[in-house]
Amino acid sequence: MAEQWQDVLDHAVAVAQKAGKVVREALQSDRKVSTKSSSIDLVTQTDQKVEQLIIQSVKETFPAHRFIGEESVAAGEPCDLTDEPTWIIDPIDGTTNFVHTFPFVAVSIGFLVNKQVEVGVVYSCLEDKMFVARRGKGAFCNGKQLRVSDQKDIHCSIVATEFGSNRDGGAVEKIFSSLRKVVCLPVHGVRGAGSAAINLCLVASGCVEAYYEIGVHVWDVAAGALMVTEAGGVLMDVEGGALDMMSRRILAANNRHIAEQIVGQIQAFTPQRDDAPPQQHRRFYPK
Ligand code: LIP
Repeated sequence: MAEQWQDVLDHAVAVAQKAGKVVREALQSDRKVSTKSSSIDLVTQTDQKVEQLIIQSVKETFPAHRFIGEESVAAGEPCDLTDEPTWIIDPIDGTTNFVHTFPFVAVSIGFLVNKQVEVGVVYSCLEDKMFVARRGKGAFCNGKQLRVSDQKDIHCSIVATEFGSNRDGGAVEKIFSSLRKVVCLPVHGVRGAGSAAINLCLVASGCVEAYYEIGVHVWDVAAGALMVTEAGGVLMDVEGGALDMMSRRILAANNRHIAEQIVGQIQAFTPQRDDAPPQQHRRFYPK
C-alpha cells in the first residue's frame, strides 16, 4: 500500500515547482504592486495568479480537500481550519522581497488533517531549494536530510526574526525592546530572510538556532513548522506555551533550552487572530 499522504507530497512538490517557474518569470517583467492591510503590506498579480494555479491543480486531483490561501482570505474567504484535509497556501512568502528582487522568495504549501500538519513543502524558488517534510518521516532539502544545529549555548547562536508589516507604535516599541534584549544577551548575530517560511527552513537546516516573530499568518508558517519538528527542533508560543498556529505568534528553535532563553527576552503582544470573524479581520493589533 502506498505510504499515507505520499500522493499529497508528490502533488505539492510538482505544483510548487510550476509555481516557482511562474515567480521566476514574473521577476523578469514589471511587477504591478497593490497594498492590503497597510501601505507596506504588499501584494502583486503574481501572488494571486500563483495561488489560483495551485488551488486549481489541487482541486483536480483532490476534489474533496479544503483550502486556506493568503490571497483568498484577503479577498474575503473565511480562514476556518477544520479537521478535514486542508491545504494552507502562501503563493509567495516574501512578497516584499519579490517586489524588490531581494533573493529569498518561497512558495509555501502545508497540508493538515485533524489540524495537524502532515506535509510541508517550501520551495525557495530563486535558490532552487525544495524543502519537503512528512510527519514522522523527516525533513529534506533537495533530497538531503535536514538536522537542526546542536548548539546549546545561546551566546553562540544566530537568531532570526522579522519586523513584519505592523507599524502600530506600541507593537513597534515591544518588537524593538525584545530585539535589543536578544542582541545584548549577547548572541552571535540576528538575521532575517524576509520570508517566515525560509526562516523556519534555516532553523531546520541548522544555519540559525532560532526564529521568532509576532504578526505572521498561518499560511506563512504551516509548512515550515513541520520542517523544524521533523529536523529535530521545537516550536512554541513566544510566551512559552504550546504553539497555536492561528495566533500569529511563533518561536522555533533547535532545542527547548535555546527556545526558553529567547522566551525570557520577548515582550509579547496579541495580534488579531487569523481565525477572527471576517468583519474584525482587517483590525490588526487591538489594544
Ligand atoms: C510575510 C513574511 C515575512 C513576515 C511578514 C509576512 P508575505 O509574508 O513571511 O517574513 O515578516 O509577517 O507575513 O506577506 O510575504 O506572504
